[in-house]
Amino acid sequence: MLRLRLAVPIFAFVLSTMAVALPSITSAADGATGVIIHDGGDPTTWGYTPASTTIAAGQTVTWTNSGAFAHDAAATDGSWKTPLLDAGASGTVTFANPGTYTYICTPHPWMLGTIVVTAAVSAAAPVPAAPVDPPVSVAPPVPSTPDVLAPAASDPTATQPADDTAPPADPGN
Ligand SMILES: [Cu+2]
Repeated sequence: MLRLRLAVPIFAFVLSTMAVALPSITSAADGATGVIIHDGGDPTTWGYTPASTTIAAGQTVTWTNSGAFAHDAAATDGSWKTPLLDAGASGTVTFANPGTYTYICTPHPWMLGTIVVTAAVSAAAPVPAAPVDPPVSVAPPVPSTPDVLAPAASDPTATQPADDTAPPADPGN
C-alpha cells in the first residue's frame, strides 16, 4: 500500500517531465519541422529546403531565412503565412488540420514549397474527429457543474442516526 502511494506521484512526475521533453525530442528525431529559406546566386534557384515537409496535425514548422534577402512562406490558398523574415530571422506556423499545402514566397513567388500534414498520431493530443474547412470552430466553454457536488452533500447515509450513539428520547420534555 505504501509503495502504491509513493509510486503514483512519482509516475505523475515522470509523465510531466516527459510531456515537457517530448516536443524537442520529436523535432530533433524526425528533423522535419525545420525549413531553411535560401537565396544567393541565380534567383531562380532560390527556394526552401526541404522543398516538401511532412508533419502530423498539431505540429509546428519553423522557417529560417539563411539568405540575404527578406522572404516569407505564404500558403497559395491564403490559409496561413509567416511574417516577412529578414536575413537570419525565423517564423513558425502550427498546422491543426491535415492536408497538403503549397506555399510561395510573397516577394519571390517562383519560390515554391509544400507542407503535407498527416492525421495526428499522438494519443496524448486531443484531435478533432474530422478536419473542417472553417479554420476557427471553437466550442463554447463548458460551465463548471456544481451538480457534481450535490449528491455528496445529500448522502443518505450521512443523515441516518447511528443507533448506538443516539440519546434516548426524553419523555419529560
Ligand atoms: Cu523570397
